[in-house]
Amino acid sequence: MVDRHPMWKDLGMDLETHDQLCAVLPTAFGDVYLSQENRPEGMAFWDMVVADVHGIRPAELIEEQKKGRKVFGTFCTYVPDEVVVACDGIVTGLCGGSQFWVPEGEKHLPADVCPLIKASLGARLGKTCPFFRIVDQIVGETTCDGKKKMYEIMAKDVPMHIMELPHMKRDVDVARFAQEIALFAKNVEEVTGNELTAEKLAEAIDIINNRRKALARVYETRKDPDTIPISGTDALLMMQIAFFDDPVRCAEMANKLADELEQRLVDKVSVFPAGTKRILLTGTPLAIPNWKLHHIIETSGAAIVCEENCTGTKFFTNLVDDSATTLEGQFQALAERYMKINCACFTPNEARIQEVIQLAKDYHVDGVINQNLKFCTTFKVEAPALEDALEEAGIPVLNIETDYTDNDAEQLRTRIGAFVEML
Ligand code: BJ8
Repeated sequence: MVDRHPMWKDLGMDLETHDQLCAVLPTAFGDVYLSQENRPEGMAFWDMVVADVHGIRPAELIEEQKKGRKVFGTFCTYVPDEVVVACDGIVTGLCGGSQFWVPEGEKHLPADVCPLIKASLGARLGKTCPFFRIVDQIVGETTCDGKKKMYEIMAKDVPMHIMELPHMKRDVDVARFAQEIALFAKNVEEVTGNELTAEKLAEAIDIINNRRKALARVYETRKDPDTIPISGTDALLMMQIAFFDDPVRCAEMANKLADELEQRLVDKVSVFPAGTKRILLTGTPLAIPNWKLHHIIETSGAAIVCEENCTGTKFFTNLVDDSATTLEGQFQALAERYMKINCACFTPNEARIQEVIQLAKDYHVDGVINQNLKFCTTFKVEAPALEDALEEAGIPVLNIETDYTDNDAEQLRTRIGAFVEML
């Protein structure tokens, strides 16, 4: 493998600390991924990306920057990639999913803040993630309080644009978000130096819709009630890397994987034995390399067949209506699509509950596991209403609160094992 140290040094990274992360990642990946049996061949692409996760894509991004392109780092599925792509910018996800970055984040944030927030800040300020060093600008959003306040700290270290996200879904809120997208577009034009036109935005809408369709095809194969053609652990990896990858390549690779999975359904090739309990996982997102819960669930006699979260269905459900021909109309179409995402920062958020129930039926699940990252208040407060609704629909549910450490792994294994047994 290419020695990436010169590149990381140029990025001003803390090489010594970063080497510690590089030393543990391959083992973690090997334990979780390479121990699985009968994986689809198409997963080789994602394995290759993860094997050099801080090298291969960062090197590409740097090459593009040399040609004058700008890189935008994002934290949330409400940020419309289309606008950046239309101005010839590049989007990369930034959410931190490793405990490795949490202690650095805790130097600047209270300990009782969600680990995703602490890890994200820690990765930037600790200089231990190349993506955080490469970005020309970061795009934040007013979703949960912890993220909003964390962005204020991060903004002292890196250029930041914050999008105001309404927390209700009335027509007036959607219209406001369309205006917010227009403001974001101005910012993207300034940063990239490229003018946004309706033609370019139409092309970008097409590119991102195609990515959505490709990812949705993979998920579609997971609905088959008899054959499970891909593990949840593998599907999660595809989703996590979708946030970092070039959207056209992402669609191409996902379509290739979908072809293979569709064939597996015809041939009845399952990665789990017949009768394995089917689980829908909902709740807070699982940023890379957070594979903890998937690994525990899928080595406890169950299979995850659907993730209803931002590293799952929320990322690709609903296409942007591509019929508008003016920027104003396109901003409205984007706002309408993005405001359909059912994040717990919205009130009311009944649509999420209905969506989880519908997905549980569509994916023929035996039970739902609702995972909450510790200190994520919005998702936690919503949990009892979700639990009641699922129980009323006759769908067993288990609520889990966890973080990025392995301290609770055995306890989780016991609880999940007992849940799966009673399904
Ligand atoms: S749309 S889920 S990506 S905000 S887990 S940081 S909510 S305290 S990540 Fe999210 Fe956008 Fe919503 Fe999705 Fe806050 Fe909760 Fe932490 Fe969270």
